[in-house]
Amino acid sequence: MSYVDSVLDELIRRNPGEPEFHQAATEVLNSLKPIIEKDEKYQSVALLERLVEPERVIMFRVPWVDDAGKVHVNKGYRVQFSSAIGPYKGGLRFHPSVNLGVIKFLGFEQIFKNSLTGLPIGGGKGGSDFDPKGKSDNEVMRFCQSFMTELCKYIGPDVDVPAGDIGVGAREIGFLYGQYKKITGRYEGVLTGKGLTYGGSLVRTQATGYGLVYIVDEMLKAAGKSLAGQVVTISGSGNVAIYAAEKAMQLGAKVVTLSDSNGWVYDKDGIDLDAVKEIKEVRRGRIKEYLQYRPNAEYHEGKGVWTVKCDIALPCATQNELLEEDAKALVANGCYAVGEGANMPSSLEAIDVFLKNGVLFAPAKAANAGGVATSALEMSQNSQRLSWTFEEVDAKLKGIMANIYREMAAAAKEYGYENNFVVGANIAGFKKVADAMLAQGIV
Ligand code: NDP
Ligand code: 2IT
Repeated sequence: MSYVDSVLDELIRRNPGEPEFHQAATEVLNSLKPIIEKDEKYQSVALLERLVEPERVIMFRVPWVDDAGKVHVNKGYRVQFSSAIGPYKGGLRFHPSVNLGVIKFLGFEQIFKNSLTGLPIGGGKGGSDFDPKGKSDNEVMRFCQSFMTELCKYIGPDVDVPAGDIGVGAREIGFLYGQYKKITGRYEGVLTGKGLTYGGSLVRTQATGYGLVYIVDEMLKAAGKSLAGQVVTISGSGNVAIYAAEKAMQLGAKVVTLSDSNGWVYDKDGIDLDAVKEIKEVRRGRIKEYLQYRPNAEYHEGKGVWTVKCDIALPCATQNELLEEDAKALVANGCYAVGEGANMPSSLEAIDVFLKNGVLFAPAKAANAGGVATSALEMSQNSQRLSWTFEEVDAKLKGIMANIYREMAAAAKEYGYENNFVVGANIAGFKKVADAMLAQGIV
């Protein structure tokens, strides 16, 4: 059995009940075969065995009191996966589906994504099975304060710097930051995604969605195409989906769908983004309410975005939201490019369908790296006690995404997998982390 296969077998055996972690590790490790199998140096220091085992897993109780005086207890997590190339960096997810396996898959992906940005940040992720939906601002605040009361013992601007993810946006980061400051007495860049009045960076709100479209644009350009006039389908209607839609429209595309966990909208004339921002960012409502603004649009309950005919598809909601049959439907409808805004939105089988059919496919860890890259720029600004302009940060983001495209395309080509950006991104992200691990000894 090959070294990679034996590490994967052991990983599945020793981490039962963590299917998302198995899936992420299978994708990455299989991609690394061309580089790993021809060089003994990795196996001789058990590099892969160390890479798939988090440096530290922190799990804690998060008790909080709701507005009616009832006490609730949620689970809190922070997985500090790899500090090979910098302090742990990665978001916090608050969603009822969160469990240790989900946080481990996200933390594992984050290692390679952060490496691809070219910035000095290690990989981590955290969160809770707390559901912010339907909670009052005060309930969310009390939850965040309780979560940070424990988490603050393990983080710091040179140790571990959390940020947002599903269910964690500007409101939550504000409450978390306030509690960190109250307990430690320190005003420092310990979180990113902060508000602009207390150390946040311009463009961080837009960064993941904009970055996704910047890299898709690079990928299209290299294939002699462009976004202008293209029909784009997007899933989700949160932070990533909204700003992916905004940038795609700015570059001349027509975005025709968005969704949430209840259903999806199809607007053949192009989505009205001001309406979506009002529903989602201001009122915290449901995508169904879009029909109040655009009565001619369609709303459907359940899943269905991938049945809509499009040129380009951008999954921006959650993991495993795009399965084999969805990929087949997209290909049959003429979709020729996919960019993953969410983390691991496509199943392994769906990715296979895309690659076998020559679909230009930008995998998550490259395509959504603009968010964490801009978080790293926020860390730099905090350290320097400076704020850069919108134009400065946006230009840096664009440069970083173009560079990620070049690196993943070059690595794919070098190892004989031209245009397979899954292999390219995994190898390019892995190399820097592996070199740092080799240099630092058995730790
Ligand atoms: P938000 O919480 O802002 O939005 C999430 C969106 O996805 C909502 O529309 C939500 O619908 C939908 N969604 C979430 N879970 C499910 C589910 N289980 N089934 C169906 N729909 C679901 O999160 P973000 O936009 O920040 O994150 C979206 C994706 O992008 C995630 O995979 C995240 O990990 C990834 N990502 C985010 C980055 C960031 O900077 N924010 C950076 C890189 C990746 P509903 O409201 O009904 O729950
Ligand atoms: O998945 C991700 O990259 C994020 N949620 C952003 C992490 C960050 O630290 O900005």
